Amino acid sequence: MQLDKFIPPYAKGLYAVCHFGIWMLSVKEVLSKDQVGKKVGVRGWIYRTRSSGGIVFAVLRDSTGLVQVTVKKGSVPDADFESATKAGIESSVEIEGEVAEDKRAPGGYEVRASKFTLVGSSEAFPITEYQSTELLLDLRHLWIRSREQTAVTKIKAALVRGGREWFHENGYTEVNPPIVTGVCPEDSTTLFQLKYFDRIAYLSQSAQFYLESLIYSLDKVYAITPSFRAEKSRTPRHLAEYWHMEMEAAWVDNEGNMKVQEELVSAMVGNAVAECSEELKLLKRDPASLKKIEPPFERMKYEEAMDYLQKKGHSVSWGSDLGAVEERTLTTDKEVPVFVINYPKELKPFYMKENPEDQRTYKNSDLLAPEGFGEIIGGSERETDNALIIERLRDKGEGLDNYQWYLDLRKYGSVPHSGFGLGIERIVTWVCKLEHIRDAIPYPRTVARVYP
Ligand code: NSS
Repeated sequence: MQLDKFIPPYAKGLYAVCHFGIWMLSVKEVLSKDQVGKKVGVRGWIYRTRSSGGIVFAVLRDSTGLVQVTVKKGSVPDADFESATKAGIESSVEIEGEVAEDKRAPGGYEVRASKFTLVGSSEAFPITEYQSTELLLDLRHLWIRSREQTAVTKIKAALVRGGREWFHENGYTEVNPPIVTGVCPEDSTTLFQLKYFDRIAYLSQSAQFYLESLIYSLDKVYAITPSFRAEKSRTPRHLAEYWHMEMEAAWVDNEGNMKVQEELVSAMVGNAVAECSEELKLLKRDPASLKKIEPPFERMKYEEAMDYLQKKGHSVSWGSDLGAVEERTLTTDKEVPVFVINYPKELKPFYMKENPEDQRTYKNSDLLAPEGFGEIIGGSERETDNALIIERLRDKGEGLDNYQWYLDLRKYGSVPHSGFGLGIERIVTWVCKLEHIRDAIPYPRTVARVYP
């Protein structure tokens, strides 16, 4: 028997379950003209509450929104009314009642309760309106219930899903590289060491080398993994643990690599706008400003970036690194991301391909987000000449033992190839216009914090 046909159309959402003959709906499902006059069930947490005379006005929150519930003495059993008057903020409750239009209520509708069940009472909630950042970080396990944090989490999921879909549609295979490794793709001063049985290992800074090894069988691969950087400085754009979306592809040069990045980023942002425009507005990000994010993105040579910065009064010259301050100047007036390409070799890691047009530089790119946000992606074409790789590893004082397998990749059917790593919390910080990257992840790990 097909049960589906007995379910009324308004109750076909994910939440809709029949509970003692009443349809349990999500808040979003309740907030609709179709429901007016109908008896529904709804459950969630009390967002705010007040009582006046014989009526309790409670605003209920679930993952989909806010709805007002009125509980009137005499319209519910006495014990239910008693519960409603006692139920404080964050109590979990279940309500049955009739939906009515009410212009003053959030969303324009309210539920007039005929039953009110207190499922889990709440002690006085420790988060009130004005709290210090430190306290909110100590209470992170409770603060993540806030509407802002919920919106960020949904937008992040939409960005990642947009990325996954783009990779899938373009023939990439998702793979699972290790997190415990013996290699150091990036700056060795930010490696987290760990005692691994009777030897030393590291937490992954990047899946890059493992992705490189997988292109020989899969051509185009990507991975979404945690990456670790022991960043000692406290900055609004560095986490010690962040989520990294990385791709690697055979037969792709640096220009092809940038094409992938601009298409991928546009698809991710496009999906966030399509799925989360309400959440973006709640965070005061105008979705229309994100609709401009479309390929192609501007390409600016490192040299040109230096000229521009000098004109803007920065004391930089050839060989200066681009930090947050410089990247802000470069991107403040931009509305779409911009690539900075061909950095001097001394600023970048050993695995990048030399630029034949200017041997002082690599065939690489950093993608900077607009509006002052700065770097969200680092990528490059890869060096395929083992002699050069060995020389550069030696120069940075690295033993070759842990890299024999990586060197093998250039011995057996080497191909031109490229890839990049996108910092997921970095793109979230930009898209959500956050002041600090810690709000782009539920449990930020920084030099000062592993609790909660
Ligand atoms: O160091 S990267 O620039 N490049 C790599 O790790 C390459 N091995 C990736 C690759 O080619 N497969 O890091 C890539 C991105 C960077 O652009 C940032 O967006 C982000 O990773 N990133 C971070 N996000 C948050 N916190 C920290 N500490 C951080 N470090 C890098």
